[in-house]
Amino acid sequence: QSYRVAILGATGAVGTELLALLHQRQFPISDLKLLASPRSAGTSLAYGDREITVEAVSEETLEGVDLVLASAGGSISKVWAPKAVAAGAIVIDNSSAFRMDPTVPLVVPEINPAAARQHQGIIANPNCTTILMGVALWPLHQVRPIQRVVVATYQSASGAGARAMAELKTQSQAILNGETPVPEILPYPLAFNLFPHNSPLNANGYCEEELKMVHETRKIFGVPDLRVTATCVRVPVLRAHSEAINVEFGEPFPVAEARELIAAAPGVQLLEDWSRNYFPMPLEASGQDDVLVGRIRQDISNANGLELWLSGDQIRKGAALNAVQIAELLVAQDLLGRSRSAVTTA
Ligand code: 2RA
Repeated sequence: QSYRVAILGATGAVGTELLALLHQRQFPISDLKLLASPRSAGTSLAYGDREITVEAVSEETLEGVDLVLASAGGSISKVWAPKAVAAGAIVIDNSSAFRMDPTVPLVVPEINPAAARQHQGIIANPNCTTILMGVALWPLHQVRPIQRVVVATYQSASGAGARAMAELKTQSQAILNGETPVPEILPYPLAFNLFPHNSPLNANGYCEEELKMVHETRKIFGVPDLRVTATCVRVPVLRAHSEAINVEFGEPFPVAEARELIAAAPGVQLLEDWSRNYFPMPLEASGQDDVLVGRIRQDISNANGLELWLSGDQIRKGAALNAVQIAELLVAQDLLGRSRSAVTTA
């Protein structure tokens, strides 16, 4: 069986990766629509050896579509996801619009695949930093429940989109040429600099990105009171986020056992060579499906604590790959290409 698929936000950094992954992973597609804002309509993108013209999203373009992979931002998703669902599609949404909606499952296939079955038309893809941390911590949490997480992120330009990546390149070049470029996409210069994540600040002093890590991790892990605190930072890396994570359990967690669990878990790769101080780096994580985890060590300040470090491709596992894996999960369970009522009663 094959499916009628649409990518909404096809021309963005995540949209183009979705397109590449659907082709690479040979997702069963009978018809593929590339949808975007009217501004991007008319351009064409390659899908294997075919060129597909991007269309402006409209109710007509959603007719007959089985699956919408949406990555066009929250305000677009809020308008078009319900319309796509009303037209009979399942929407896997990469924006933050529906993530904390109790009727919308928030899914990382390595962690809570069963949640995908509970959808009412929309399945949310978590925030990139949450997914990367989640796949690394879940195998440990299965053996000894996590009590508290303290995380600091090192987030690449790709998390702010293709135009931010382009700005980092041109800004770096301009600075090397002795110029002082004015940032247009990101709020502050990123080349040769870094800054705390620029998402809106909450009254408690945390920015939205940090609160996503708190609330989304609780929802995905199914632990509503899990103690998580985060500091999110944008760094001058083109692609792939990194995270320094301190994790506390209710009892000591032997480092050797943690290493074995990470090495055996799906979606993560243990990468450490202590003899040459070689650990995960964004350059090596870029383009890889697995999240790279290393520097697992005993927290010397806390007998029940571990320290670990990871790098993961923000566009892949942090966004597009996770969405495609959710779609593959639906296909494997024969939950795609039926009417919404048939799905929810399956
Ligand atoms: C970032 N929130 O800023 C993005 C990615 N989802 O990196």
